[in-house]
Amino acid sequence: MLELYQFELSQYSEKVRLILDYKGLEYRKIEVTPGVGQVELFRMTGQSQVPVLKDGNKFIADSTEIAMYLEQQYPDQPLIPLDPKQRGLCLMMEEWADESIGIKGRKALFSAISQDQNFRKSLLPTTTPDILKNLVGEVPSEFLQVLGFGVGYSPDAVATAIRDLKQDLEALCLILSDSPYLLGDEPSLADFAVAGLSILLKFPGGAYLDLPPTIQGKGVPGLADNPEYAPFFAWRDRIYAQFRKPLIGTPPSGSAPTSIEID
Ligand SMILES: N[C@@H](CCC(=O)N[C@@H](CS)C(=O)NCC(=O)O)C(=O)O
Repeated sequence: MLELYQFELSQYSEKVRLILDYKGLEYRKIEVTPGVGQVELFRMTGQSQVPVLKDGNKFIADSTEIAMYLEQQYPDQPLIPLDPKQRGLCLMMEEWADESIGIKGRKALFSAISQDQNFRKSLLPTTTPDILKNLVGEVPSEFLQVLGFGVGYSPDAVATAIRDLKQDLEALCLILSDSPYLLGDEPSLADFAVAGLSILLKFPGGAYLDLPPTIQGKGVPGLADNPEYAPFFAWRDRIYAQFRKPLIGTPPSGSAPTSIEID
């Protein structure tokens, strides 16, 4: 069976999970422990980021590489249109989603978490002892803002990311106003990339991720709750309902979320 080395909360891992579900491929998730687990991943693959797909004795790193590999090896339920113009648009949107929504979404979520004590606490695994939850909740917002500077998330960088994300969401709402999928009447890699990479803007509403139910449907204030972008999140809900397999029947690991990588 295919194996996916992942973080449950990684938006690039979610893009791959959506693709695997769309293609109807069974897979086993292997939750990588940040830090120590990544050392092991490096030993196996020569790099330390997730997602990594293992197929037989082959390891494929990077969500785009994985998408291309799956398309080649498992061509049923095609992801990339053959028509040259559609194909070009699909590849361009996929790359844009990785670089824009994926990276800016992290910054936006970091800012939301640093400003909201309860949001911070609700991201902890359900099994976290209350005493630890309270400690995390009590970390002052100013401290997290200083920490944000350390990883390049200054208030200015966060404000720019949120402004750009608003433009991205407006563009997506416009593109989706007259068609069910980003490229028209058929789903493609562009849809799965955009839907997967946007999970940090607003966590999916159903039981798709191994996350505390308290954060399902919650997200970055000003984006997740902005009526202007409701058509985008309604479209994403439809993509999930149509293609993403819910976790029903899967026992919760109790360990997620392991981390949101702020790198
Ligand atoms: N370009 C990569 C990006 C993957 C990525 O940023 N993964 C993050 C998690 S979402 C990660 O592994 N971060 C840990 C690290 O960089 O050490 C892809 O498309 O898969």
